[in-house]
Amino acid sequence: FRRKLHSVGIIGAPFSRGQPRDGVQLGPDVIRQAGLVKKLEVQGCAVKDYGNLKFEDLPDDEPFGSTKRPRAVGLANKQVADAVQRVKNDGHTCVMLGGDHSLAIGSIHGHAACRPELKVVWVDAHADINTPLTSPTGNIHGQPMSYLIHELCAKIPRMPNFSWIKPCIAAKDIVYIGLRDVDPEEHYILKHLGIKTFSMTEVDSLGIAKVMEQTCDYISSKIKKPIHLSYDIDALDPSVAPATGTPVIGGLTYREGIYITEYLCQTGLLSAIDIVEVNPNQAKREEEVHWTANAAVDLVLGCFGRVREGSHADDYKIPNP
Ligand code: Z70
Ligand code: MN
Ligand code: MN
Ligand code: MN
Repeated sequence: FRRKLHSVGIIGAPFSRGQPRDGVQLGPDVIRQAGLVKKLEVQGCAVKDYGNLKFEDLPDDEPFGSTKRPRAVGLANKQVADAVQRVKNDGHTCVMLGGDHSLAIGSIHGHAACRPELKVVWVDAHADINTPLTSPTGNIHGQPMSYLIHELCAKIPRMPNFSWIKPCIAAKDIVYIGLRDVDPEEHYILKHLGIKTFSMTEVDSLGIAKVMEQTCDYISSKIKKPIHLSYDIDALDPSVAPATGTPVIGGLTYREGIYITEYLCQTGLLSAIDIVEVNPNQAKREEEVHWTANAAVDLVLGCFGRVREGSHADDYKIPNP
């Protein structure tokens, strides 16, 4: 068997205004420092690193109702959406390194502009589907899904720098994996819209292999559609990925986390990937930054053909003495 050769385009999005903790803007550089580009190249990927986006600081970014920093989040996401479109039009699988999870608004919006039929696999401890009116915190990283789903359109107020955002996915085109910290309002929305979810309870009862089998049956029965994987590092257990803003006990093991990426890779349908919420400032010790960044790198490697059994070049020969 021969493996598909991947062409990868990387965008760094050093942005933190979708949540209150400083440091998540360092995520892209911490993940690169863990050797992302080199390791992708070693496993045979062609990599183009588009570098980091530059985000303006907006001085008078007053809350809209309870929603915090709407202008900064709206503007940054427009930049992300444009960058993702560029990477897709250049023919790459897009990897967006966050930054906080509000950036999925721009990443999925930009991806959907190029691939209108896309499916979303959202791997996270959280559902990130609060509307600005249900959010208990006003943090937009807990809301990105609500701006993207057609069925919630009528529930979203007009906000400054958000007018360019048009809903681009249907509730039936989303699968969640890893949920374990869902607000009551979010739980209502998930049930009301009939969204497919595999919480940690389903990971426990089915095992990750059946979860992935059922995920892929659900999103691609006959016709194959491109997949957008939005991976919040806090889906992983805090023992594996402690350097994140809101660690939640009882998460995916390293092996379960990696299995998700290996499984999605072998569908051949992965078209864009977000890796978000790596925050080195949340680590208690320097080691914890490295564990978390290494886990993030290994998730990306899994998306691009790394398999744990090992691999070899097609033309490899055992050397003769
Ligand atoms: C809560 C909210 C959230 C990440 C926390 C928390 C959301 N549901 N997401 N940490 N990554 O604020 O809406
Ligand atoms: Mn290797
Ligand atoms: Mn989360
Ligand atoms: Mn999230």
